[in-house]
Amino acid sequence: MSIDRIAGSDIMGDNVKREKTYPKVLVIAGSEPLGSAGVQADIKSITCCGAYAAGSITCIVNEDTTAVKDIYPLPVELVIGQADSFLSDVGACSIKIGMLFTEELIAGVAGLLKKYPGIPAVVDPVMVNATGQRLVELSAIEAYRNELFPLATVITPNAREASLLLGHEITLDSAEKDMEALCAFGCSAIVKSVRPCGRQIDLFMKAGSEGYEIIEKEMIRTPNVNGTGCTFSSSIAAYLARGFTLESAVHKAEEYIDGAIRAGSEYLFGKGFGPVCHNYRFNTEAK
Ligand code: PXL
Repeated sequence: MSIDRIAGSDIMGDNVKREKTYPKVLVIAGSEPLGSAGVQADIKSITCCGAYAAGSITCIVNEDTTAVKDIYPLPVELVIGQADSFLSDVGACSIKIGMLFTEELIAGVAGLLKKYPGIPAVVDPVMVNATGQRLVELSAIEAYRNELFPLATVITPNAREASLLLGHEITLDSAEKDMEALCAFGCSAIVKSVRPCGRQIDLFMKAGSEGYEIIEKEMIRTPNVNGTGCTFSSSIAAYLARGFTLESAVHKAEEYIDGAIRAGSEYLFGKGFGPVCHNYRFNTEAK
């Protein structure tokens, strides 16, 4: 579609030196109405971790805190067009990829990453949400493995998503083989919430390295975990955009999400799964 211009649009000259650049993260992810997950969580997380957030929406999700009710994917040309507009004009320091839902969207995003090589990409393969609902078409799982992961810097599946990707359950006993299998897709990997008997463990392995890291955290029992995966992966993207190494970005993001879950656990929010408190490092007291 061509949009008419019916008036002139001169850019005014500036009288302030413009020397600064933002550490910019382009988010490609779904939108939801609660402000807990998807693009909404990504933008909050990136902002609170000190980077600039831009975004292209992949699908519109209708959900409340108890269930996902509807998912409407947007046309691939529009999704890729939005991202291309930002990348070609402004440019990104990192890319965070969230819910893609269809094989066609995965192929489109893979094409985009090939067009703009060299930008670190954090791929959160959103497949299962906090309530256990599937957020991906089954045909898309293969496309993640074959088309997108080889172009990713790091993938951040939760334990259920890692199990879907590997075709068997991931456990601490099989962790070394499983992490190697995930990295064999051509990227680093961090698997969140591997839960052997009440412990809270994430596993991190850098592509091409020997061995993996066990990151053990205190278990926080709370229903306010909607969007934890989005928030965590966006935080990694923000720190990568700011120039931290992948290892440092992962550790800083672990610290951020731990604080956000802890702070968010004190809030009442709907009848089901609520959000983390993204802005806990800022003053949230009412006057
Ligand atoms: O948390 C997974 C997730 C990601 N993206 C969108 C969502 C959800 C969870 O419901 O709605 C848009």
